[in-house]
Amino acid sequence: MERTLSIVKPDGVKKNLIGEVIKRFEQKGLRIAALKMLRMSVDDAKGFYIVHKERPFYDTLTGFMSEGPIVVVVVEGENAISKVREIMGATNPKDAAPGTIRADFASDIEHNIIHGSDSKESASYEIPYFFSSLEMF
Ligand code: 3AN
Repeated sequence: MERTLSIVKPDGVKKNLIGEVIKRFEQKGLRIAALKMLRMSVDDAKGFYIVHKERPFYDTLTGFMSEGPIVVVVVEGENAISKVREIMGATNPKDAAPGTIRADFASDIEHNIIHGSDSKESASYEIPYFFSSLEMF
């Protein structure tokens, strides 16, 4: 069993896609182990994306991620990290496989609806960024 962190980003919440994203996870046999809605401050977003701090898109990314509420979920299952990445599709919706969330709904590389941890290391940083052990089931 593996756990990963996924986020319905502000554009996903605005487009009424919270249920759609969770439904796709559950339909693939993944289980929701934790869930909450919140709004990050710019500093929260900077901390979350600290690995990208040298990237040219760091400021616009952290600005966007704090512009409205998000839904954060811990998803659990066998190979949950790679399964969630598959369900999401490639970072750039132009490259995302048909039937993935980003191919179906994302408008561009930055406003791409959903986040998912990209490795066990990221998951182990990202999950406790939002959830305590008492909030995971
Ligand atoms: P992913 O979310 O697919 O793991 P990362 O980790 O490379 O992609 O990037 C994190 C986030 O940064 C992406 N979800 C996207 O919103 C944004 N991003 C990535 N690459 C670019 C880029 N070239 N231009 C603008 N934003 C980007």
